[in-house]
Amino acid sequence: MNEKDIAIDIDTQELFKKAKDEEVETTWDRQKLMKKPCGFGEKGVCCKICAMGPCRISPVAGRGAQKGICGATADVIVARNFARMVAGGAAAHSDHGRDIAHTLYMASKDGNYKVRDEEKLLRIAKEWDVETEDRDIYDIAHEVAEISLNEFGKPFGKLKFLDRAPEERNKTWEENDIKPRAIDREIATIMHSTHMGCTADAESLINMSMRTSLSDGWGGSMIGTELSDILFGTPIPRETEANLGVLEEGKVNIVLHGHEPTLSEMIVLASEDPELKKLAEEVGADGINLAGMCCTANEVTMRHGIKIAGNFHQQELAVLTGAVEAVIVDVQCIMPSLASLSDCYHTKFITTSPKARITGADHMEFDEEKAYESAKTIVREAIENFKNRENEKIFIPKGKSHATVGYSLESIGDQLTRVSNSYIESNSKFKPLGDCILSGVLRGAVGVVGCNNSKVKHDYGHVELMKELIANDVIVVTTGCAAQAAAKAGLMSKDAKELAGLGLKTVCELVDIPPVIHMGSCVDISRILTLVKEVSEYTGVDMDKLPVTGSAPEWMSEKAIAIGTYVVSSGINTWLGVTPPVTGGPEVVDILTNKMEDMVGAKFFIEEDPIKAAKQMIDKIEEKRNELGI
Ligand code: MSK
Repeated sequence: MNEKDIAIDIDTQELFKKAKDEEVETTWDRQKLMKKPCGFGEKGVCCKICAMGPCRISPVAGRGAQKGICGATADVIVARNFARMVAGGAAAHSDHGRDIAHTLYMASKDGNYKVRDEEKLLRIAKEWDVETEDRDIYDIAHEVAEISLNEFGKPFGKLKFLDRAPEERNKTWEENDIKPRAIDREIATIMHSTHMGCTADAESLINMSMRTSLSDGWGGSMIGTELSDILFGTPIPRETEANLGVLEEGKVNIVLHGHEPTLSEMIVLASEDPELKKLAEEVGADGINLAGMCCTANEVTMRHGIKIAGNFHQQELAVLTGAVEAVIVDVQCIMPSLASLSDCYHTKFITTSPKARITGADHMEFDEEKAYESAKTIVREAIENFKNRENEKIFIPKGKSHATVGYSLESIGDQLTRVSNSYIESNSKFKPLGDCILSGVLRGAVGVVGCNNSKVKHDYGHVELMKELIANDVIVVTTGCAAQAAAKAGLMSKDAKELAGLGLKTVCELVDIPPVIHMGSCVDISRILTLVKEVSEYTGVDMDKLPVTGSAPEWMSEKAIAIGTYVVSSGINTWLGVTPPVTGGPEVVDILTNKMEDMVGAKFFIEEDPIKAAKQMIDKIEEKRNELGI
C-alpha cells in the first residue's frame, strides 16, 4: 500500500510512511490483513441473536438456506441488525447527553462546574415551564438538569424537545407513530423487539428504528448540546489551526480524544494552572500544548480555540510523531490499538472513563466530584512523561491549515443580523438565510457529517463532496470528523470563498463566514436540525420541502446510522458514502431508499463516489426548488 493511496493530506501520508519505516502497525495494515469482508456480514444477513445459529442466508435464491433456523427471512434478519445498530448509536450519543445532564445537576457557584450561559439556561427553563422568578440560577439549573434526566426514563408522555420541530413535522411523526416517548425506553424497546421470537416484520423494525433515532436527535443529543452550552458556554466564531502540524516539538503535547466536554474542559483549565506550567518548565519544556482529536477536538476548539490535531483516522498517527506525551481519552471512537501502539513510543495512553476501559492503557479514572484535582493529576502525568521522549523517533509533519470554527445556532443568527436588520419585523434572525435560499443566491444547504472509514481514502469523500457543493452555491454545514477534514483542507478558512460559486461567495463576503460552517461535534447535529427548523418556520414550509440534504460520505459507527435515520425521519434526504449492511434484504433496501419518502418525506441514497453524490444532491436541491416554485 502506497501512502498516496490511503489519504489526501501530506501529514497523514508522511506518518503512514514513518509507520512503515518503523514497522509499526496502523489501521490500514489491519484492514489489508482483513482481506475481503465477510459477504454475509456485509449484506447484513448473518444472525447471531440466538444460539441456534449463527444463521446466514444464501444470497442466491433457491440455493442454500433462505431462512434462519427459526424461520426468520433475510429481510427480518437485516432489519433486526439495522435496528440494533440504531439502538447502539442512540445509546452512545444519548448517554453522552445524560452525563452532561448529571454534570449540570452537580454545578454550583463555588464548584468546578458552573453555569456559563445563563441566558440559554433561562431560555430552556422557560421552554419547559420552569419557574425562574426570584430563584437562584443554580436552583433553576438543577431543575432543568432533573427534567433532562427524566427525559431518559419518564413513564408517560413524549420527549419535550419534539415541540421545537414544526407542527407539520410533529403531525407526520404522529401519523407514522414514531414520536419518541422516553430515550431509554425506545432503546430498550428495540432490544426487546429484536430479541429472538419478537418482531419479525421489516417495516415495523424500521419504524421502531425511526422512533428510536428521533429520541437521539431530538432527545439525548439535543440535551447534550444544549446543556453543554449552559455549562461551558455557547460557541462563538474563533480562529484555530488543524492537522498534525499543530503539535509542537518543544512543548508537552497532550492529545484530547473522545467526546464529552466534562473531562476536556477540566483538562483545558488544568493546563493553565501555574503549578503545572511551572512543572512543564522544570522538565525542560517550553509549555503545554493541548490538541484535540475527533469530537473532543470539536468541543474544545469551538469553545477555546484549542488546535485540532486530526480526525478519527489520525489518532494512531499522533502517537507515531513520537512527540505526544499523553493521549487522554474518555468515550467513543477510541481505537484499542492505541494501547499497543503507545508501547512503541514514550506516549502514555490514558483512559479515564469506567465506560471505556482498554486493556494495556493507563487507567486514571476521572472523578467529577473532584474534577479539577483529577484533571491536574492526569496532566501532571503527561508533563512528567516529557523526559522519556526518544528524540530520534520524533517527526512532526509541517502541514496545518487555518480555520474559523464555532458556529452555534446563536452565533449564526448573530452573524446574519450584522448585515441586515430586516429580521426585526419578521422576528426571525434567520430571515437573511431564508431569503438567500428563496431568492436563489444560495441554491440550498447540505450537512456533511460523520467519520473516516478505511474503505474510503482518508478525507477524500468529505473534501471532494464539499468542494463540489460550494462551487455550486450550496452552503455546507458540518460537524464531527467531517468538520475536521474540512478544516485541514482549508475549507473553513474565510479565503475558501474563492472556491465558492458567485452567490455563496457574495454571502461569505457580506456575512464574513467561510463557505463551510463548523457547527461542532457529532451530538451537535442537533444544532443543524434546529437551524433547518428555523428556516422552515421562516419560510412557512415543513423541513422536507426545503432544498437541504444530509450526507455522511465516510461514516463507520453505529452512531452515524442513528444520525442518518433521525435526519431522514426529520424530512431531510441523506446520502451515505459507504453502503450499510442491508443489501441482503430487498424489502429493507426498498423501505430505506424508497418507502421512507412516503412516510416522512425523505429517504436514504447510497453513492460511494462523492462527485456523483454531489451532483445527485444538487439535482435534488433543484427539484425541491422547483416544487416550491422558487
Ligand atoms: S468522532 S462518530 S468518528 S464523526 Fe464524533 Fe468522528 Fe464518527 Fe467518531
